[in-house]
Order: sequence, then C-alpha cells, then structure tokens
Amino acid sequence: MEILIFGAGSLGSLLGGLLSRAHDVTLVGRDPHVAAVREAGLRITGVADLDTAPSATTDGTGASADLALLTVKAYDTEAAARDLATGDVGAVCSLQNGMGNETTLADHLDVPIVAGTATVGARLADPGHVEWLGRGRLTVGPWRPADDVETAERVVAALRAVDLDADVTTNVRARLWEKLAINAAINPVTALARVENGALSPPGDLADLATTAGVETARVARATGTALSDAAVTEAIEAVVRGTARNRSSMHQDVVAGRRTEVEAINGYVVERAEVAGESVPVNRTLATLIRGWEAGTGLR
Ligand code: KPL
Repeated sequence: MEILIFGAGSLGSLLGGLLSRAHDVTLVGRDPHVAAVREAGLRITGVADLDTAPSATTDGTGASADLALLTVKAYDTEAAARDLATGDVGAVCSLQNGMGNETTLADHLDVPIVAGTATVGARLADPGHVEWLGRGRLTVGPWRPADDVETAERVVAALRAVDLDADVTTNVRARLWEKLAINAAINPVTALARVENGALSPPGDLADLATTAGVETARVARATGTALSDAAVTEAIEAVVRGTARNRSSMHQDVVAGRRTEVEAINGYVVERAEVAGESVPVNRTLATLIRGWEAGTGLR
C-alpha cells in the first residue's frame, strides 16, 4: 500500500518507519528531521531497534497515495487538509490527539475518513532518530455513517502487517472521548510537573489530579451523549501510564521544546463542551489556564 504520513513528528515518524517495512511510505515533515531521514534513513530504538528507509519530503502538496495517515498537531489539521486536497489520496485516517480533527478533514476532502486513536509512546530523540517508548495500540473506525467499515479494516490490516496492535471499532466517537480523557489527564499534568508519564502511577497526588481531570472528561462525554464510565476512564489512564511509563507526553515534549501545545483541542475542548452542557470541570479549567498562561508567557499566543 502507498501510505503518506502527514506529520513526521515523533508518532508519525515511528509509524512511518515501522510501516515502511511492508509498505511504500512517504513521510511529510520538517527539516532538519526530513533532511536526516533522506540522507541516512530513520533509526528506531526502544521497544524494537531497527533501521528503516521511508521516503521523506517537506512538501505535502500534490501528493498521491492509497492512504494518508494524519499525525500533525491538532492546530495544523486545517493546513494539512488543504495540502491533501491538492493531491490524490484514496482515504484519510486521523491518529491525532484532541477533538475536531475529523470534522476539519471532512470539510476539505471528498474521500472516506477514518477516525483513530494511538496510545503509542514515542519521542524524536534527534533528527533521523525516534525512540519507541511504549508499544501502545491503535483503534480506528469509520467517522461518518457514509464512511465504510472496509476502509477502516484496510487501515488495520496495513498496521497489523508490521505487527502493530490495531483494531477496528464501530463506535469510534466513544473511543475518541476515552482518548481525550487520557490526554486531558496525562498531558498537562506531566507537562506542568515536567515528569515522565510513569510519575502518574497511583497512589500519589499527581495520579489523583490526573484521574480527576479524566473523570471530569468522562462526565462531559456522558452529558453530551457518549456512554463512558468513570471506572473505564480511570482504568484506561492507568493502563496508558503503565504502558508509556518512560515516555514524556507530547505536551511535555512541546513545553520542553518551547512549542505551542494542543491544549485547546484537549482540556480547552473539555471546558468548552462542559460549558454548553452545564457541567463544572474545575481541574480541566485550571490545567488549561496554566498551560495557556505558559504559552502566553513564552510568546506563543
Ligand atoms: O497520546 C499521548 C501523548 O503523549 O500525546 C500518550 C498516549 C499519553 C502517550 O504519551
């Protein structure tokens, strides 16, 4: 299968490198990482150690592929969708953090849209080198009623062909809310405390804070029509903390690198939806305020 990885950061590069063992993969990303991959290939270390050689480019316009896997930051989805619309892709699958990405894709692209989540731990160690710090799993499903399940099944088959743990769900909205709760819990707490995900293992104050953010998110999910229990969310957060203990969350990586974060698509989204539903989410509100305050103080907003 010809696969375009749109967003060759840590997760995109890891998936692209792994998929290139069985598929024709092109990474779309930024220099100096893209230049390093073109020159010497992409090295993966951690859960597995391997040298891979996907194609790589900084230009995402006019590309053709059977499938585009979207791994750009949530605030770059619109730009990515516009670039993809100038080319010819058979289907698009978002594996991004946060909510709202699929709606943006559907606004710009007339192809099947697959929504998905990834709980894989990954870190870009150096240009051309990605660390795989948590095996994780990928769950994907058709986004709209018109999006056939076969496309999602083809995505899963492509991922499984390189031994990634992947499943199809027919209720991807529930899975997106669960992943939102995981990110709302782990990402801002690890970013603000500057700790690896494993520092949120219970018992402990950081674990309690993260769980409260996750449980608030589950309450908003239920208030807006998605069944998601507090127990399921608490278990899911604990499982991801265990499975990615040595990873720095993407928001932690962003803060350390002085980059804008995905707070609006994560805790910001929870706060916004809570307001509409008349729910109170004080922990998400506080975490969002602190991350926004850091972004403002760093000149990022
Ligand atoms: O999605 C992630 C992220 O860091 O954004 C998790 C799964 C929490 C891994 O760190």
